[in-house]
Amino acid sequence: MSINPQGLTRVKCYDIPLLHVILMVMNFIDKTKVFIRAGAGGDGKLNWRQEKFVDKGGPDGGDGGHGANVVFVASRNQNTLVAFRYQKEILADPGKPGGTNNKHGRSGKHMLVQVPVGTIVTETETGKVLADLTVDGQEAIIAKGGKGGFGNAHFVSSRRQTPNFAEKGEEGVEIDATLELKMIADVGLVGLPNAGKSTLLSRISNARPEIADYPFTTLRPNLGVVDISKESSLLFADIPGLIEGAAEGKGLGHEFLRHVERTAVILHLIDIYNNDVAEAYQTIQDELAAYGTKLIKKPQIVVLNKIDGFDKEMVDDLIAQLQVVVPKNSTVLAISAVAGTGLKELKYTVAKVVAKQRAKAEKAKVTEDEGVPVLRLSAEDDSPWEVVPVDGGFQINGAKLERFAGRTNFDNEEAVQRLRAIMRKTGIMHALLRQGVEPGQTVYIGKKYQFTY
Ligand SMILES: Nc1nc2c(ncn2[C@@H]2O[C@H](COP(=O)(O)OP(=O)(O)OP(=O)(O)O)[C@@H](O)[C@H]2O)c(=O)[nH]1
Ligand SMILES: [Mg+2]
Repeated sequence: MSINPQGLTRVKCYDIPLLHVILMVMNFIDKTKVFIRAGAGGDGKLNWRQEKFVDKGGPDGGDGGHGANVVFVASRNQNTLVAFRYQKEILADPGKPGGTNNKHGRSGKHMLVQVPVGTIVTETETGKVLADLTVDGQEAIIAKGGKGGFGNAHFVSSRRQTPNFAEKGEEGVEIDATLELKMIADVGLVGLPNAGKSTLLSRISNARPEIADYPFTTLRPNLGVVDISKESSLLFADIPGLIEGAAEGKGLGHEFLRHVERTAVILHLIDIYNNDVAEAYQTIQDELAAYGTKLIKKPQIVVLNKIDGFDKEMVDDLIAQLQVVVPKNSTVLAISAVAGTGLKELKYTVAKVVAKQRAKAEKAKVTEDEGVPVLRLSAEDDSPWEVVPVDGGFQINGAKLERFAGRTNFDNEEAVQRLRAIMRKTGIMHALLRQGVEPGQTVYIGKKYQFTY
């Protein structure tokens, strides 16, 4: 059985927003990996003022500029993550080093990266969510730039008139991130394979998904814009068919359900040719439930498809069978996607339920959106430190000290002295002594730094 192309409603091109056209045409990428690095801070300058008749003027080395942050911005103008197929690395500008005469280095310009609304950024290794961008214009600092190092002028004090060292700029935060696009369609089409989901989408929207008389024709989700009136349209997502055991990975599994996780409404399509329509309905319900509470709680419109060729009495009887198992607040409709029967009423019902659901979500959103995602900052936390004996010396772990070490120029004895002073103040030196550190032993700080005690 195939669709007669003449039977398809032609959608006037100028009616379709450009983005959606692009979406239809493009193989949309919904998950991708990128490497992100914020800019390093500029080094502070070590310099002495040039003065006439003075061998060495006062210290005048300026501070380095700050490294740029990598900031993601959710944008309605983006619909796919396809751009990241070509841009695997996102690197922000470093800060410029400090200059002579107390001149500050210029800070890097923050890097704004546009991503589609619905993008979730996670740390690849841990799966930790770094940002969940759900609203147009929402911004999230994904990686913070390193602070600029202080120049030697900064360190002048009553006790230290001639600081002969400057700080290095901090490194920018580096992240291996996974970007995932959770489409925010209004309506999610679910059902057993062959129920006619793609056929329905092709009949009511601008999408032209593949349709065939065998299960698992649809292998990746399709999106389509469905015009409801002259002013309004809804975005429908058609996903691969589900079968019993999808939650355990049967068929194509239920991985694609994440695409309908955020839709306002689920449209559950049932093939009238099923031996038992109520059982077919229940099979899908069980899989939705296995996916988690989110989907099963969504308002559903249950639609019996392929009624062409059946008399009204038979259809009514089957609808009655469905009504027994379907919750009272779900609507049950009958259509023929191929013949176009009942599609008007279907669109009308969907629009009504979506509007109701949106109004509800709007109310809830006020509180939901207030908590803009927790962002990852550079290692600014005051996490505790530890001193551990290792071969030939001691290992110190602690974010704050590691950060200071990162700013230290280990080739400059005075800079190392300052690091030691910080270690004294924080009690780390004391801990080293207590554990029996001896001159000549190596002290390792984090994974990257070391000096001789
Ligand atoms: N008689 C009749 N056949 C239909 C109708 N809707 C779809 N079909 C047929 O059912 C078959 C499956 O349609 P698809 O749209 O590919 O079904 P699907 O639910 O997208 O299937 P998967 O992508 O495999 O999950 C095709 O041969 C369609 O022509 C209908 O209203 N009446
Ligand atoms: Mg399909």
